[in-house]
Amino acid sequence: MLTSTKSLIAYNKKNLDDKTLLSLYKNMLKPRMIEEKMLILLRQGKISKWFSGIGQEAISVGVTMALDKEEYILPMHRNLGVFTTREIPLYRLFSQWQGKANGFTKGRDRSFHFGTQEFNLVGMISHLGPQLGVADGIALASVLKNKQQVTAVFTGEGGTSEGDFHEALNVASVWQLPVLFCVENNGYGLSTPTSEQYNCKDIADRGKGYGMESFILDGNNILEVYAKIKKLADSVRKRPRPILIEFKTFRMRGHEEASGTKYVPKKLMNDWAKKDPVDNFRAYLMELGLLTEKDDTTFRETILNEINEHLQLAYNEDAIVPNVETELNDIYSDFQYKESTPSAKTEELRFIDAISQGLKQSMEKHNDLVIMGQDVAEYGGVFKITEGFVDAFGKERVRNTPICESAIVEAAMGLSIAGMKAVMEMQFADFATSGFNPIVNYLAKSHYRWSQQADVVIRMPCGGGVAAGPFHSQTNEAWFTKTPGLKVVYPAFPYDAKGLLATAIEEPNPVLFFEHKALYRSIRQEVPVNYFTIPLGKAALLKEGTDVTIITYGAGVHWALETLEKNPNINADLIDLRSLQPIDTEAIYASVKKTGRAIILQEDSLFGGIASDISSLIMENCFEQLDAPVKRVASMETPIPFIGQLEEQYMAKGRFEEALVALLNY
Ligand SMILES: Cc1ncc(C[n+]2csc(CCOP(=O)(O)OP(=O)(O)O)c2C)c(N)n1
Ligand SMILES: [Mg+2]
Repeated sequence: MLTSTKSLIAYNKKNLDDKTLLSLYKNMLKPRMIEEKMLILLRQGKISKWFSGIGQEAISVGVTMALDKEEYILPMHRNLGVFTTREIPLYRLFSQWQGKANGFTKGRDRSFHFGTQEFNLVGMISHLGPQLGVADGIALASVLKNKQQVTAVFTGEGGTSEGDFHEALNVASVWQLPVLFCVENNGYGLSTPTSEQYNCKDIADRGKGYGMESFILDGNNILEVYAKIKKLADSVRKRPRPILIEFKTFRMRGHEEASGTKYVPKKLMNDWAKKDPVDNFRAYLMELGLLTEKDDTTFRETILNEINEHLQLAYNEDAIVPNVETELNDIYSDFQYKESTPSAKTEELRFIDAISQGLKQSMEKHNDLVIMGQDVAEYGGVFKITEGFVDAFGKERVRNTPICESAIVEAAMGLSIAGMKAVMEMQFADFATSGFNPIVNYLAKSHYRWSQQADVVIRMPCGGGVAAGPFHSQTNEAWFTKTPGLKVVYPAFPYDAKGLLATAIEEPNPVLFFEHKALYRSIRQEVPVNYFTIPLGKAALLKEGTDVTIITYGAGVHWALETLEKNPNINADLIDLRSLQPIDTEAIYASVKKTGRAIILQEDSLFGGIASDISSLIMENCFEQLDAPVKRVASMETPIPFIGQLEEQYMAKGRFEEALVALLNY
């Protein structure tokens, strides 16, 4: 602690009243004292490591105090001061760190990796960058709902090297979203100094490139932080726009507590120690005559008592008892499926028109539903699914996006956090790779981690047979079916596509909705004209027979139908799975137990596809009834090629008939 009473930071209190000045001080003191206590506990082996915010408290506290409590903040791993300033009861934080039930994640995630709607805080996922785009989504919701609120999101300077940072700032600027992007430049990202992290003088300079205002603030000066952020927040509430703020500060402890700071030059450490935000402000308040040694001692005693009392509460709390059912139940948000019955009146629609009509009717039904994607607005999307939607629903709800799949998945998540619904169109399913991280790590895990639903549907135009080569033909459902927390739907007919899409949108959980491009304009069917739903996880038995069970989905359904038409002597059950996650195992087992033979047809290449899992499930559950080994038929173990002859050779379709006949003759 600084012993001199002379402050070395140039404070200017302007017209701030005494009460505010003192609460700024007390709010900085609290996280500092919690961490000092934790250091003792760490040395005693009573707690595990954490990421220290010592020396950076002025940023967390200044920003949080400058915002209204209803406004969302998305803090990082060093922002204990955000959580304490939002007045989360300390025992809940301590329980969170000890993995107890009074925490926020039921022991499922650690440290600051949680959010809480109660306090309008959305914590990070480990990957650092994704929350920047989530902030965009929350801010978009506040614009759409005309709430005049600002959202603040934090990142370290290391995190600014991630693509998420670029994407999120760009989207926020193009859409003029009320986000304060707060970069805490503390000199290091783990052991990496700024000179090895980026090659420009100030990160704030990047604001210009994104077309947004930016500022550099002394992150150790609580008055500068508080006053400036308050002013900016006021202004942004009135005139929504993003602002980039670089806080110059320093990381006074190791990357994580206990990992040391050997690689940091001593002089740098000593220079920054003199700029300690708590000690200097204390000295300043004393210079002003607002704080006496005695007051300070009283403040500290009060805080220490609170810490000790709450630590005891957390220690006294029972440990979580693992329960398989509880864990499985929390993967998804509860959803009571409501049947909307199909009308008797039908019209003949192509697959593509059924999807378009279904989506349109969902837009009419859900006023809080927003569609986002590349070229989806006036252009109507590359497949024209959203043609005419702008006229019907306006550009606010049918949003063209820059080319940035990650940021848009993240923004969709942000909309969901703010209570809205989102449908994102991947221009091609192949491009989901560019948004893969937020899909499998943010959307999929959010409900399990902190009970936050991800009410997002991602439409995935997929599949081959259209001579479009390796990057416009993949059917990549297996990347998602293996990730707990996601739902995967894959219809083969216009009727199913329309009804399942409606349910997927009603579902509060993240759904990957696969639409096979080759079916878009080739498959027609009579489809009810009204809004109707079909439950997810129910297969359709398209043909009934006794000799073999064919299990497939998507284009595979049509290949199987063709094969059966060509071979009327084959007496088969044909199961169209329709959804892959959840999957209708009941329908599969019932059929296989009847026929004794199973063949699974999948368009994707073989290894690691869903056919393998279905095969294992059959083996494990129907072994006694099997008369032959389960057969998988899939495409070649190569990327999907461009020219017709190669694509035909690649595709599972050409090998299905022979395999089916062989299985029947086994
Ligand atoms: C995608 C990803 N890569 C690497 C890491 C490991 N990691 C966690 S924090 C961190 C340093 C972050 O530096 P910075 O953004 O400057 O924040 P600071 O820790 O300095 O506050 C690293 C490399 C990670 N969590 N996620
Ligand atoms: Mg850093």
